[in-house]
Amino acid sequence: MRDAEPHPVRLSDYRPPDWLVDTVDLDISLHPTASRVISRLALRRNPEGQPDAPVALDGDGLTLVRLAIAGVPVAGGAFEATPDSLTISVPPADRFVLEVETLVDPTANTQLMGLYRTSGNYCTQCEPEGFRRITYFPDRSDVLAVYTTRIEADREEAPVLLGNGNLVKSGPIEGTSRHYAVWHDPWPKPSYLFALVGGRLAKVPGHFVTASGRPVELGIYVEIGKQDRAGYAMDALKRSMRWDEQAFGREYDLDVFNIVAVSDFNMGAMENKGLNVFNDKYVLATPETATDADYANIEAIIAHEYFHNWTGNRITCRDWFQLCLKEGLTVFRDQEFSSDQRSRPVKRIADVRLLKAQQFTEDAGPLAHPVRPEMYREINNFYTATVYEKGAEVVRMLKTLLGEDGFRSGMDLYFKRHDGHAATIEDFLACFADATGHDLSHFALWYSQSGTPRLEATGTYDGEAGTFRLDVFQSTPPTPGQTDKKPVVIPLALGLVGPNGHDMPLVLEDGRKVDHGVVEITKHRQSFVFTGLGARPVASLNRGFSAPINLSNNLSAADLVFLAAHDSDPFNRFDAIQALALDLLKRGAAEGALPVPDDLIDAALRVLDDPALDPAFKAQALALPGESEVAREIGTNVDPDAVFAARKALRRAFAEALADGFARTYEAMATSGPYSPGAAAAGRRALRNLSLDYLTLPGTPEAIARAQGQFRAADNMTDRFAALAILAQHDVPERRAALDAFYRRFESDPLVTDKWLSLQAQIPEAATLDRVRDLTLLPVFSMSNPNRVRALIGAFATGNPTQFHRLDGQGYDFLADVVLSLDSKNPQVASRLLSAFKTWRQLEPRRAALAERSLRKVADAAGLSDDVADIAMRSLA
Ligand code: B3K
Ligand code: ZN
Repeated sequence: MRDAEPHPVRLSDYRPPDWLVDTVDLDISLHPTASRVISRLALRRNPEGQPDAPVALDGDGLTLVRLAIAGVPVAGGAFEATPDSLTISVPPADRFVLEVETLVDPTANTQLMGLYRTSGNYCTQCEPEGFRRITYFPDRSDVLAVYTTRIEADREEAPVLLGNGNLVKSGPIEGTSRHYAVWHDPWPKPSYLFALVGGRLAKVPGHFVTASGRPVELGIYVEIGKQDRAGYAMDALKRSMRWDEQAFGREYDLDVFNIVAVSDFNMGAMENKGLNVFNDKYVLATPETATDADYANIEAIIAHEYFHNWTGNRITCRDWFQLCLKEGLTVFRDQEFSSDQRSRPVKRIADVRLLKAQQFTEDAGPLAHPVRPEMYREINNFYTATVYEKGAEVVRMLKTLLGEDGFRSGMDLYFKRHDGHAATIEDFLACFADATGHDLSHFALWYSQSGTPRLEATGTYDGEAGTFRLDVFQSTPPTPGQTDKKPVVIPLALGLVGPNGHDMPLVLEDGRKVDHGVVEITKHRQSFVFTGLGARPVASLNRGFSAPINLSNNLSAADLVFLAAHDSDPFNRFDAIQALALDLLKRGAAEGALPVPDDLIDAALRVLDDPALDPAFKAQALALPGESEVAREIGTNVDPDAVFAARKALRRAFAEALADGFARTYEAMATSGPYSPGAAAAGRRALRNLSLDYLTLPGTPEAIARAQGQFRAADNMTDRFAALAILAQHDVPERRAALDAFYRRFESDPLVTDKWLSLQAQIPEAATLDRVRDLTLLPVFSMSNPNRVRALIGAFATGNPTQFHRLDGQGYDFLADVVLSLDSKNPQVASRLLSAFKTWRQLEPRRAALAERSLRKVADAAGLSDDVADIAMRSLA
């Protein structure tokens, strides 16, 4: 809790730690309200620290019981202890063992940071600064130590005791009802990777043998009775382990790898060494309870956390400014994994959709920050789309620039040079520069300059000369704290598509062929002249979304229709359709009436009818840009109702013009046999359900009956929930009946009722806000469970533009009130909700004023957490 403005922490103030810790011996005795933590730290003065510096340890709300040095209690005057720090001004020697005993109350821990309870089990979350809520420690990521953890608990209450590393011994404590387990992790690690779990859990076992023959015992621990839901996660884990060996040469390094699924968790999952802790949403799945999207998320997140073992754990971050060093890189790795397991183009399209929806939006508003920030007031607020998703894009661009082999040699050097270290972005880039001889000093700007670069491209064909001239102009709009922007390095993948639909050769004026179809843009203005072109080509730019930029060009609607049908780059086929749609939607929103969408419909028809295209691709291409994407493209003076109306009109036009195609597709895409979560079957379902959505749009009794029929007959959650979501868009009696039936069927399954809550929070009609308020009163909702809060309140604030941005300001008021009441319980979840206001400055003046008023109400409240205070302050700045 803050008394004043949270203090800024600056990258430029980084100093090496004054004291290092070689080993940590923990003895943790679990108790619901008074868990006893005894920690023995082998402290050593850092020769690189400040001479004569005191031992200064971090704490957060701790109760000190006892302090001893080399076994002898320390006298009261020799140290200073507060709940938030422990200082020994005159340490006894340059090396000594400090013993600290603290008491913590896991039941009272509603922040879910440090040691807390979830469904009666004990678990921990330490990243970034939770370890200090367990014991006093130099709680920073550049203090790496070897941990041994003894965990003791009541046998009945916590029969399973898990820690980092390998199990050393375990057994009963004779004459008591308690037992213990000792875990040892031989790999030095920062405190944020510490974890323990104790509870009544069932183990789903697995086994893996690494490439060099090391057997690894795998375990996924779930609440008792949920064992049958962990099979897919186990399979994904094994595939991840194999893939990291094949794609990056990385093997696992302990005898065991455990995953625990818990139901109260602030984020998706956590990569603690050898003991990943997961939000159960990203582990548990059966065809009856999980959708195709859930399966894909489980696969990606299991992989992501596993991949952290090398990118994050073996090589960690020197300080929290370097967060993208592990997160951007690990997102890149999980994206590559999913691309290899599924369809690469479809995965890329999905990733770019997410990037634009979340990161481009963040970059265009008051919360914009560089991939590597230079200042923070609350580090928890920097686990953002920019650090994660844009961070991954920067790694992807590096690969594009260096090529497959250059990238791999840089990665190999990184693992070799920095294994066991706490590294920086400079260290990372130096490996690629040293391995390939590339100068990456200009490229490094992607880490420090915020904002999404714009690239305006103009192509001109000269028929007589047989040349195509491409003029590009790049600029980056100002962002908070950065007004003057420099040009960045843009690897622009491109092709010139000839009239026959084939790529024409890319030969520059000086006779050089363009390498791998990628030109490097480094200046504000540049021109490229391609020669030897006997016919006018259509330029296909930024293929595969090779750079995370806002591109505009002078292609005509006819050119876009042509690219949608012929481009050899599937991403740009998708993007051509989206560009046609966005243009119509923007004009429709501005003019109050939709222009005639014939070009788009022509392009859409060709995609729908092309038998060579993957159904999953078709489903992506034919899904219109979302309201938020249109709003972001409009940029200023946004009226969410006008955007909604334009989109509704275009959806109707689509439904009408493509009715026959959708009807045929709906029949053709039916799947038979048992449900499989694989990409091929999921793609068919996606296209079939997209067709159902358009077929239902007219709202005729037959159309509603078809959706209702699918809802009732579905043998899997993907089809059942898709039908329910479609019915939910129609104010007909069948909607209530289906919602009620769904609720009755899944009432006792929180992960499924979350879907039901989200769906209702996103209905674009005036009654929704009251409905959301009513839903908060149901027993399936709870303000203390992050998944429930995100499912209902988060979905309302970020997934229902017309209702969150109600003209009476009640959507904003509601969110502000929820944030204020949640803040004292769980500041991380509260501040995440508050960031839904990040687009408020783009709104038309009436809504902007109302949003500002609600934000001010939050900002002015007394006793705010640093988390919420920081977001409120930056949103208003
Ligand atoms: N590293 C964790 C995120 C921790 C978030 C703390 N607020 C999960 C991940 O990115 O893998
Ligand atoms: Zn991560």
